[in-house]
Amino acid sequence: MKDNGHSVAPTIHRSAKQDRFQGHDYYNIDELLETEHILVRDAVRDWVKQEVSPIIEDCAERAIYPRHLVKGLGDIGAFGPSIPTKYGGGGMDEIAYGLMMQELERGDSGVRSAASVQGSLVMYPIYKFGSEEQKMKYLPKLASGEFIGCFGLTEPNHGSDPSSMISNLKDDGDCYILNGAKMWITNSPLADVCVVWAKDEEGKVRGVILEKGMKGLSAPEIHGKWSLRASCTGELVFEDVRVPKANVLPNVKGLKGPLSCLSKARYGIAWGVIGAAMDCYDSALRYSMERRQFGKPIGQFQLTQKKLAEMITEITKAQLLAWRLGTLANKGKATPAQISMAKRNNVHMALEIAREARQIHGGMGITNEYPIMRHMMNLETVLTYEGTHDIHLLITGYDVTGLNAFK
Ligand code: TGC
Ligand code: FAD
Repeated sequence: MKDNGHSVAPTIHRSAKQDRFQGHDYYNIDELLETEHILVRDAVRDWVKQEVSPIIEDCAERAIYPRHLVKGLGDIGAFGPSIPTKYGGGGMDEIAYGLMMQELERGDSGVRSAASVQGSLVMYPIYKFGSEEQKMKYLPKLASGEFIGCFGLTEPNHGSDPSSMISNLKDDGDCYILNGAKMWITNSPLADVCVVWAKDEEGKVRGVILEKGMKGLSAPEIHGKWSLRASCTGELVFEDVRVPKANVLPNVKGLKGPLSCLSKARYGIAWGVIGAAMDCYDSALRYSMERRQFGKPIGQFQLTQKKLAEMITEITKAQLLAWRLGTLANKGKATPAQISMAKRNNVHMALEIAREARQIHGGMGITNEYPIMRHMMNLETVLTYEGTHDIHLLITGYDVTGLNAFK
């Protein structure tokens, strides 16, 4: 597969500006966490302060994917935190996974995306639906960051409705012949391993593992994004790709395969965006104390206080929703519809907070002196990927009425 020039790492400028972020816990939710959760969260927070904050504005401004972070993400256990240690994963629970995503997205949604895709959309399906040989071959290298993975479900003409996909597999003895195309695929131009979903001759969705360099596989990069600029996005094009049958995920058939991976990743997003929201709130709270107009700090005006009070209220509600979802997920009881509700609510909450925080920063809010616009632009993607805001609403609507708006 062509690497589109990403193998030559551009020089990334490190900012000397101090990252003064501190977490916010208005309802003492830390008391609900275990010591291990807090240790994991704080370790990732420190890593983000050291490795992500100094470079992220430069990367976002110049649309550079900070590829060098991949090894560090592997080292801190961000790839597959809840996959068993036997396969290189972290063997942790769902709350630890959520808190890691929160801290990564506090740095940048693109960094959290890198971890979500690798852990929940590439490692998880191989772990859940793969053969033992597939697990041993791919999972440790994906966990360490030696391999980069991508997940191909969305097609140019089939986004919200993946069941209508046209990518297809034709039986050819010991191989399948894969044709079709995928669109909007995070990390596809860089990927060593692609988990791709396509229909077999019976019309059943199957998962296959493709490797970089397979004949007929290409992954052109998508340029011109105003969102997730520090993340690499591309297409996947399949022209008579010969996929050995040993590369088919043997233990799942049907759309529930990819959709169950989405449940895992959407859960991570429900936590992740709390990090982006906290970063915007934290910056706005500090700015409102330091910035003076009409002879007083702007934080003393009632209208600024209204914004700040509503922000911390919404963050607290989102934290409680995520925590409760985490306790259900730890018991294997979080339903896809519950996950949809949390993804939808929390992404929308974070986007609204970014918009309010931008206002509190006045003109400075549109600059790269502050993280606000970067988070805001990123969150526009997060509102759409992993199921759009409206698709999740319809999932909740179906769940509460029993009436399916999609059929
Ligand atoms: P439907 O008939 O409802 O379901 C088909 C089968 O799947 C099961 N199922 C699920 N299983 C696990 N988790 C879920 N979330 C599930 N949702 C459904 C369902 O029980 C059924 O199983 P079975 O055994 O009966 O066959 O399917 P549908 O075709 O009517 O579609 C429903 C709909 C619209 C909700 C679904 O297609 C959907 O979620 N669409 C949104 C597509 C989407 O989210 N795409 C995301 C692409 S990946 C991405 O964006 C990565 S971004 C990466 C980054 O972070 O950078
Ligand atoms: P469409 O499905 O065309 O939707 C357009 C609009 O129509 C939306 O507002 C939607 O809510 C609305 N709509 C659609 N159907 C209905 C309905 N039934 N009722 C009401 N409204 C409806 N995909 C992957 O497979 N892998 C990835 O790694 C990946 N990474 C991504 C990275 C980025 C930066 C982006 C932007 C997308 C990524 N995606 C990925 C794709 C993402 O999941 C899709 O963009 C998303 O599912 C929406 O599909 P679409 O863009 O085709 O929009």
